[in-house]
Amino acid sequence: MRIDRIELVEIRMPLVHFFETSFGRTTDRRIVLLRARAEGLEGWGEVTCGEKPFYSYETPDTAWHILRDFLIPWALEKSWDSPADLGERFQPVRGHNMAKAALENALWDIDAQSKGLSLADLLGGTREEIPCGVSIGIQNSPQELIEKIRKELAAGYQRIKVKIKPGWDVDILETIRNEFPSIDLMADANSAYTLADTAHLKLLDRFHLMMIEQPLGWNDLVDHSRLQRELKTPICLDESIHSAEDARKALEIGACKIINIKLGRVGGHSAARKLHDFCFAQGVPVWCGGMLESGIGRAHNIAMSTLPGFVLPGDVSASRRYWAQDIIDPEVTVTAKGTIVAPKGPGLGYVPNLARIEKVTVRKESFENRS
Ligand code: OSB
Ligand code: MG
Repeated sequence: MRIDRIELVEIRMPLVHFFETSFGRTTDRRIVLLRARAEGLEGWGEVTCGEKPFYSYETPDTAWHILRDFLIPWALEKSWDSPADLGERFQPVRGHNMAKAALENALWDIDAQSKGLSLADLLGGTREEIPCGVSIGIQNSPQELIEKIRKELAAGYQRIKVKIKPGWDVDILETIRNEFPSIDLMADANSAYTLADTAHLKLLDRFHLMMIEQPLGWNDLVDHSRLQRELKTPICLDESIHSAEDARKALEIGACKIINIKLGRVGGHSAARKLHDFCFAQGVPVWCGGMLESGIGRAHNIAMSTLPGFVLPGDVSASRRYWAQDIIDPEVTVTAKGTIVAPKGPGLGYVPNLARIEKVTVRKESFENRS
């Protein structure tokens, strides 16, 4: 398949509610979308990085640079058979997985459309509905957090994840457990602790959490394996896992028992599927993480989550939790039993709302294939 044209589009949209983690608070999102055209079809991808290089080193501007100056010229240079070929072609660029994922995933969308398949079917998905949880950020007060949890449980979500950091951990989990003794609950620290906090982290074992996500260094495996030996609570790695190879090493040394898969963090659908397949073969449960995506990134997450190894509820939830108006039609909705029904239409199965996208666009650049 030959790509005729690629467009980068930066949009800005305010979140309905701020989102706070151990590394800071986000109120307004800057999102780079990628629109590709091939064989008369159009595919979309999203760069899922944060505005600041805190979750990972990528930002909208580094992604724009890497895409414009390296990945897009390579993608236009010669045609491809499978979107996975692009992953190979991008290999000389070290890291910048979120930039790579946006481009590769747009081509998966096109490939699925050209075959008349939903992206979920093209990827090998087996699930009609995916189980959903929510990720709730640090709030201004414990009372506000409790009310938020109550609201999400009433909406049907199957598990609650809360963000923790030193000073917002043991006490807040105690408050939650007193109010909701038996809900499926987990905590995400986004690397806010070190091994010196081991005794403190052991206090979390009494809250029977499903898992604790990324307690230690964003690029660490070894200390996590030391910590896991001390904890009853399973460790789930997020930031530290960028490939199936990372997962192999993490599992070999016992650094975690569960893995969060994010398309952007691993570089797109082909790498994500490799990581999924590896974990599935090992019997290691995985779930789909979120990056406060717009509808485009959200739709890709839904397709990926239909793979059989995604046995735990993910952080993929309804559009309305993030956006007053999403950029796809229909917006993503969640059933009363806390699931998202995977769409059956070709490609992403949601339609980008071009008028809405235009309204929130702040920058655009297009690249034509002149060969
Ligand atoms: O660590 O999973 C994370 C959001 C931004 C950066 C990192 C993370 C998150 C979330 C939000 O937890 C998940 C979502 O609702 O999109
Ligand atoms: Mg996380």
